[in-house]
Amino acid sequence: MRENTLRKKLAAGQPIINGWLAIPSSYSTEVMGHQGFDSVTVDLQHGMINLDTALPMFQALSTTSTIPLARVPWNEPSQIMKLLDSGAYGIICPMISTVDDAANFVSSCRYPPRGQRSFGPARAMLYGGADYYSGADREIMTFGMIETQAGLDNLEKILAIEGLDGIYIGPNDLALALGSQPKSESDDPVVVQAIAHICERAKAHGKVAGIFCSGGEAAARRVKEGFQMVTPGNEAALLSTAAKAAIAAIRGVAPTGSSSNGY
Ligand code: 3PY
Ligand code: MG
Repeated sequence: MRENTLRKKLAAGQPIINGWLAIPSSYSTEVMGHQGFDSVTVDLQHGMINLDTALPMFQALSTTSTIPLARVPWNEPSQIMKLLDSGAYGIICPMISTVDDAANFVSSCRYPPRGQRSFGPARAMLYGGADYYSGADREIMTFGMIETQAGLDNLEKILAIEGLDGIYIGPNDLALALGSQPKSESDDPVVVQAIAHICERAKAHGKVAGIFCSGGEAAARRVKEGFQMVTPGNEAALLSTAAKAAIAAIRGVAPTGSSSNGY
């Protein structure tokens, strides 16, 4: 089976630079896939993407060596299994709040006897290889998002789940859960402390610590803090930032206009 190069990078102590896709287009996916990201995540939660549009996006990523990941809309087995069958080599699952959430999530990503994944890796075999079944449990990665108060309260038990490769912090939802404003880079001490705590505990359990960031500079700071997987905003944000900068350069003014870093 095609190897998941993210595991090798992590073992070598190198951070994973993860792209993030919200635009339902195989062309913009292909452009992102060619930029040198270690992995690229197709976001079916807040991105404008559904199962039908995700398939050509995975096919576009397959023209590159970047590892295809997906964020599912929810911890729902049929969605998780369909995305794995489409060729996702890892799943980022939102709102993991309890130990049962984490166990069910991991189970959806693993074949029996380790889990409950149903067999039918239609496109996954074309991407991963004819021997996909024998290597899938080894290569497919699982990231549970910690972004609720309950997730924070149950962190130790969640991190103890075997087969969970890592956690991925949703800083916007986490800030909201802690009574703060939704922001990718919050300076609220409560949020700052919670993010540092999650990172430290994940690493203490030997799990990957990942986080969504507002851009490249913020992501570089997170790597210095110890995070092993960072996302420098989504492609819509990168596009709007570049477009605003171009217009501002022509007009000779500071960039204006609405944008977000993604969620
Ligand atoms: C959040 O910030 O809540 C996210 O889910 C980012 O992906
Ligand atoms: Mg979130």
